Amino acid sequence: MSQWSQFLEPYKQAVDELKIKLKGIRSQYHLEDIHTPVEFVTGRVKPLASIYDKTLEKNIAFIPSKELATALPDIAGLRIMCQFVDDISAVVEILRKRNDIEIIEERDYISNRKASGYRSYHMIIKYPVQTIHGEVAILAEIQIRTLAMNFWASIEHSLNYKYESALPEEINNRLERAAEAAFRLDEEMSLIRDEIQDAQKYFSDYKQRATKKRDKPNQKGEKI
Ligand code: 0O2
Ligand code: 0O2
Repeated sequence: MSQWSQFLEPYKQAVDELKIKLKGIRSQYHLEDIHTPVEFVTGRVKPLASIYDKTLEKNIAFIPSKELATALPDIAGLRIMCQFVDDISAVVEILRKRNDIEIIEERDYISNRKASGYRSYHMIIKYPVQTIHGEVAILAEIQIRTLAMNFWASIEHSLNYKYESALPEEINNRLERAAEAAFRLDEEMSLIRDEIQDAQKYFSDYKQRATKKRDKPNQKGEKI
């Protein structure tokens, strides 16, 4: 196994485990039939090319090392998407109470949005991974954001990649306006949150009733 594969293995394991655990929050809310603050969860191990770019940016050696692991706390990255801005603080509270992760740092780019227009809540956590050689504590980054924040961030990320961070002025201006629109979308959705949740509950109950009806055997004992 190459040195890099060996170095990245616990990060891969952490992402897989944390994805399952964070998705578990969603299913527990569903079971209790209450609004879940977690819409969906994604995760990735930072690709080697991005690790390389970061080492150049931070002026550190591109070799698997403790120094690199500390300087790049997002080699393991999880993203939790929420429907409403208020859901983000609910998720943060849930994560603060967990005893399987240790929170090292929190960054609130929602109250203090970045100059780019970027909004998201970041947590750097320490997470223990069990390996055949014993426990390894690794750092991971959890980004928590609404669907609107996520939409904007993924578009902006792709555009910056395409233009190598030198965006033409017109695109920059449009991105600023889009960031403002995403902010207003979140505000509007928060204002009609109760209405939306009622509608979602109604729809979910309807689906459950339809499934039960479909699974109920008919008089001949056949499922419809
Ligand atoms: P389910 O049953 O849809 O919840 P993975 O390895 O597939 O678990 P990965 O590769 O880290 O996840 O990320 P990916 O494939 O981008 O998306 C992860 C999960 O988020 C997938 O669900 C997607 O269906 C879900 N997802 C992605 N975009 C959206 C979206 O815009 N809205 C909603 N509601 N879900 C989205 P799973 O894990 O396959 O299972
Ligand atoms: P990727 O491709 O998502 O992995 P650094 O120490 O340089 O990594 P910093 O500024 O100390 O970064 O940490 P920060 O800003 O808390 O978190 C960095 C991550 O947040 C980025 O990772 C992005 O995922 C996201 N992010 C931060 N600012 C922006 C932004 O303006 N636009 C977008 N689209 N995403 C942002 P990476 O490694 O840069 O990228």
